Amino acid sequence: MTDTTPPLDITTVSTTPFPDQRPGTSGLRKKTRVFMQPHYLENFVQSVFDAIREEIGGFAHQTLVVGGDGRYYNRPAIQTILRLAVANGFGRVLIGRGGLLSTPAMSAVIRRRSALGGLVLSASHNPGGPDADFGIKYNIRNGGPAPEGVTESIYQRTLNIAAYRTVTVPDIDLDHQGETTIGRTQAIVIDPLADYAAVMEDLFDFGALRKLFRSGFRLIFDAMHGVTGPYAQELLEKRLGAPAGTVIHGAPLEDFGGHHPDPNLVHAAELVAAMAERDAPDLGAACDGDGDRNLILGRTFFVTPGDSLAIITEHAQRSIPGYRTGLAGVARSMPTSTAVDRVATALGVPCYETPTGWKFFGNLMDAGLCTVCGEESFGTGSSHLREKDGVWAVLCWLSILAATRTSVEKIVQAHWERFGRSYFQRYDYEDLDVKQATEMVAVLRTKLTTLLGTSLSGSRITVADDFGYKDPVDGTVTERQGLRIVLANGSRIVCRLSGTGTEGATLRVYLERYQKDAVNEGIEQVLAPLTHVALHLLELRERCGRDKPTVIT
Ligand code: VG1
Ligand code: CO
Repeated sequence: MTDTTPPLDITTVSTTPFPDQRPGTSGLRKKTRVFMQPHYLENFVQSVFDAIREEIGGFAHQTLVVGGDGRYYNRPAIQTILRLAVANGFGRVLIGRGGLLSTPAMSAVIRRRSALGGLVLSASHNPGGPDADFGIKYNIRNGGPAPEGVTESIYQRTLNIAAYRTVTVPDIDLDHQGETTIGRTQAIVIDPLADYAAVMEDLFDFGALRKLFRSGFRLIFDAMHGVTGPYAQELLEKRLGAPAGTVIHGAPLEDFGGHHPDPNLVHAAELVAAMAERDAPDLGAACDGDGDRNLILGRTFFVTPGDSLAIITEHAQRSIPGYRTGLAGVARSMPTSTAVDRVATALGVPCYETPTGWKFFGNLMDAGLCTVCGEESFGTGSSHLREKDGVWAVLCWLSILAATRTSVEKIVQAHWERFGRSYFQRYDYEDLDVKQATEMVAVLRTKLTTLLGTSLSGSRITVADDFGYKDPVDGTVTERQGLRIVLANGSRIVCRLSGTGTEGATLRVYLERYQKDAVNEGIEQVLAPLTHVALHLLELRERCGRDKPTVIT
């Protein structure tokens, strides 16, 4: 234990507001160089502290957790945040060793150690490096992302900030666990794996999973050089006995090895290729940079996130001890496929439809209204934490496979045979001109009322609106969360602009068509009529000069 002698010199640094610090779908995300400007990070962090101090008075008896996905600028940012936390009077600051904490692990640490909240340093699946992306988000006492009321109050403060408080002290050693007293603050470097691993041990039958691996079951887990490498090595290889080498790209790197740590069919190409080989493993999985997203693959078989959510919901009670007593309900974001809705109906539990972003699930889980939730963007999770959780999703699939002793593909086929299939795809058009894209969506919005009741590729339009949500717990209303066109036959077209990008605008077009019986048709073919209508209604080519999407997931 080292001591710097109090009293500390707290410096008040004058600053001027940056106009662009409004958090998006998941925190504040910008180019790394934007974050590296003098005062930029400090302004935001001081604004977070000012916004939350109001609620609780002072920080002297409070714990703040800090950690990130290991990308470039993670370490200097942590040292800066620690100095601000000391100057703002926090009693304790917990920091993941190496500066690392996955997003779900942050949630676990906040909850298990009764912290006031935490700052996650990540731009998730966006690339890292001095010329790539950086981000920061604040998680509240329940371990989940700050709700809109809080992010809005933070933003208002960033617009009026005149000064921040900091101290001049040397950097602390982030690489060894231990405690440093700085003024009245205890800075504690903690094991980033322990709390998270304990939560997993509580939920899953580790004995059954060890048996699965002992029987010769093979998994390949691609950590994409993000933060999940150490978590997956600890849980899968060390505790569950999966062979060494099960985890690939396991070392967290500042630039993720030059790739996008985005677990989808495009960016996880190496994993996809490995799962297509003749002697492919039984299960392929990948997580994103900060460990909250997951990709699930069987042998030459892709499980869509919507199906994965539905199948985890279907099997949870039978296959996972943590859900033995059943599920209270389920929730999905509006653009996510409706596959889980049909499982909820069969289970006799409610299904909630929320706007995009994990922050909208928090109240439902806190109130005990839902247990499992998910998004089409490769995010699945449950009330064990308040974040989506990539490694948890992999453990869910392992548990289902251990209980059923069949293949990934057969599990999905059986699900389709029982419930029918939601054919689902998302088209992303990245780096559009912001003005053109905003106008394109605005024009379609004005057309919606005239579309209602008309017919589209042979079916009547029953809903044509801009999705609004009233939180059933606290009554908060959130408007304009995505244009949706729903047909009488259950097909849907949803369009919205991304709230996580750092360059230009990204349009997301979500397409869904439900078929009860014909469950093995080509997806492109089944969705083609909807795709055609969507692009035509948007006038995408005329307004934004685009024909082809950047990514299809
Ligand atoms: C995207 C996804 C959304 C997800 C969000 C954060 O937001 O669509 O479902 O919650 O990313 O995920 P948007 O606004 O770009 O569509 V993560 O893994 O970046 O924390
Ligand atoms: Co993420």
